[in-house]
Amino acid sequence: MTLDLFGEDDLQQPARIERIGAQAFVLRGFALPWVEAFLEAFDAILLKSPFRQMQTPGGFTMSARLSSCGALGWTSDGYGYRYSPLDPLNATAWPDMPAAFFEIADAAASTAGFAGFVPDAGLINTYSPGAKMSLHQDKNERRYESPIVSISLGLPAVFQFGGFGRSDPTQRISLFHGDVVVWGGVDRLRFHGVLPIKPGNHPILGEQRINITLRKAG
Ligand SMILES: O=C(O)CCC(=O)C(=O)O
Repeated sequence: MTLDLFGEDDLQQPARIERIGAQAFVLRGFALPWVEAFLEAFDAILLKSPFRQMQTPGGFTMSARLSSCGALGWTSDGYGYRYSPLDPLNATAWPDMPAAFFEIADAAASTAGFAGFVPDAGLINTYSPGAKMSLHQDKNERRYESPIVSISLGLPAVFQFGGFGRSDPTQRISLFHGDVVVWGGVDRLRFHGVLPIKPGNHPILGEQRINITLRKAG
């Protein structure tokens, strides 16, 4: 005998919203409907502006590899962190921001209480197992009124969400394929980072985690 425990509707995992700060939220599975569009968009973006490892002003090499799209791209070298309208690899404009990035930015930010968010910078980070992102604040943007919308794809990660000082205690939040973190308002300048990614093989993205971070930089 088989027990019919789940009806068709029960198999659909409901989107869950977790509050991690007064104006900071994890939207579980929120990005899943856009994944196919993201994967298509990556091909065109990475053809023009491939992933690259950047140097920090302190002389370290970042373990995550980065690319960007949109009017402004984030870059780092011995001279500092900054946004630039040109990709330093080829001295041309960054690839256009795909429609799917604008759509999810608006939808996720509105869900978190930040209506009308229109990003002009889309950073794409790829992490191989072992790669990490040290605790930092996103503060190269001209103003801090807009939130950050950060999308996780592929291998899971442990996201650190801290306070306003580097050594403040951090929350450790497991992020999975399709999760979106949004923080803004009073939480906009919180330190955050990613612990080293554990080895694994994601059914869609293989041995990597990809993070898309959407920001209003200019
Ligand atoms: O990969 C992540 O989840 C965070 C990325 C990040 O902090 C950044 O790009 O500034």
